[in-house]
Amino acid sequence: MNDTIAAIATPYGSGGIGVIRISGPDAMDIAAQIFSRTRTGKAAPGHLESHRVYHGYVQDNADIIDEVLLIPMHGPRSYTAEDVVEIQAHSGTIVLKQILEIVLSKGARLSEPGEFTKRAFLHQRIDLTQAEAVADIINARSASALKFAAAQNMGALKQQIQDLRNQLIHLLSLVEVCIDFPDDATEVDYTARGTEILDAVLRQCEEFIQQHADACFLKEGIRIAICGKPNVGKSSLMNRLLTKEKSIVTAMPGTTRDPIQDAVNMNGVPFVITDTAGIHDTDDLVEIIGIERAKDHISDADLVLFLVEPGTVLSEMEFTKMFPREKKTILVINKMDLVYDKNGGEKPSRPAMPKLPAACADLPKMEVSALYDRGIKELREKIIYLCVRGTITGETASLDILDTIFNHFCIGK
Ligand SMILES: Nc1nc2c(ncn2[C@@H]2O[C@H](COP(=O)(O)OP(=O)(O)OP(=O)(O)O)[C@@H](O)[C@H]2O)c(=O)[nH]1
Ligand SMILES: [Mg+2]
Repeated sequence: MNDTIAAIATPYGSGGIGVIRISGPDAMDIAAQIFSRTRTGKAAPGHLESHRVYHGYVQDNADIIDEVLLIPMHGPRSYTAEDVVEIQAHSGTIVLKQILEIVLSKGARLSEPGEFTKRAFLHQRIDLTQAEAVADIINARSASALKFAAAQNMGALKQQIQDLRNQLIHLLSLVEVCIDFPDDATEVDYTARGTEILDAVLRQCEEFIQQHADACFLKEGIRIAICGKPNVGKSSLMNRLLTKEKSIVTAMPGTTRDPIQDAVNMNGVPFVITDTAGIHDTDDLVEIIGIERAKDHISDADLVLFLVEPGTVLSEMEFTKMFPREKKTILVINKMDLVYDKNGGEKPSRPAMPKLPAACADLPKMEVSALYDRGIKELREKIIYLCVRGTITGETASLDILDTIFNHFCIGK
């Protein structure tokens, strides 16, 4: 950490501003060498005041490379806790590269990936949970993942772990009292107190494990598989949930063969949805392979949308062949427009409601029309309700999902 590192901190490509970051003992010196406050001449600012924005020019000998803003931050009040200089230049691949090269020619070394954050950690400005959160903030794919990472970055997890540690130290002291002063120990019920602390610690650990699972959901997306017999409208439903025409829809059974996958953000929660081939008995080799893949996706899914249509008749055996019983599943009855008109009146020539095995009776059930976009909003809410833990009580009917997740993650803060 004795050397000075530099890198382009913003993504490559053209844009409004690009930032070059320099960190280390020579940062101020290097900045003073390459920066001038006037177009002509090398009027270096002398001492660079911390946390001030300087307007000026980056020069390579007599050549002006770019008009920039320069922000010196003396350590430890900086991202790395070292002396840091940020140069805001115009964002273009060539201009940023040239400035970086000049900085490197003055003695800085090109930083390695994550090295600025690593230095912040090594200088104990942030702990590992916060360092990890920095990467999560950068890579966040949804508003809720970002909120979670931001809370972690602000030290929410660090604080919780410290609380846990303090409780365990307290427990240890109780044990030592019992060993060293057995006579005094009889006055207080140390066993009961110790058990109480241990129970609380265990509960907190279980909470951490669940939080980790939730965080993975938020980072990688909750996996939903849409499955059912051929032609029940799986691809139509997929397209509705994605709000784009991703899967091919035709009136012909057996249209979808390869699983089709796409990501979607619902109420700030990321999902990865897979549309699968209709499951049925067939001799067609391509369909057989498609059905095998459908089953793989079903067993990997966090939630299955099991689609049926009015008129579907399904035996217990067919149902159990489709997917493992313990899967979190929503029974979705599609094509309800064939049963009810848009005002909710029963149609005179409606098909019979699906005949399903007893095992389906306990599944949460939703009625939709993928074709006419009916019941889809309610289905989305149901999906989120089932996936984002039981934290959402029946009372929070408005499903303010973001706040619910956030409050949940910030226990103890
Ligand atoms: N009336 C009505 N028809 C629908 C609805 N949803 C889908 N369909 C029609 O049902 C047919 C099959 O739809 P798909 O979405 O391709 O069904 P699938 O389950 O993906 O079919 P496979 O991929 O062949 O297994 C198409 O003609 C759709 O227009 C609906 O809600 N109501
Ligand atoms: Mg399909």
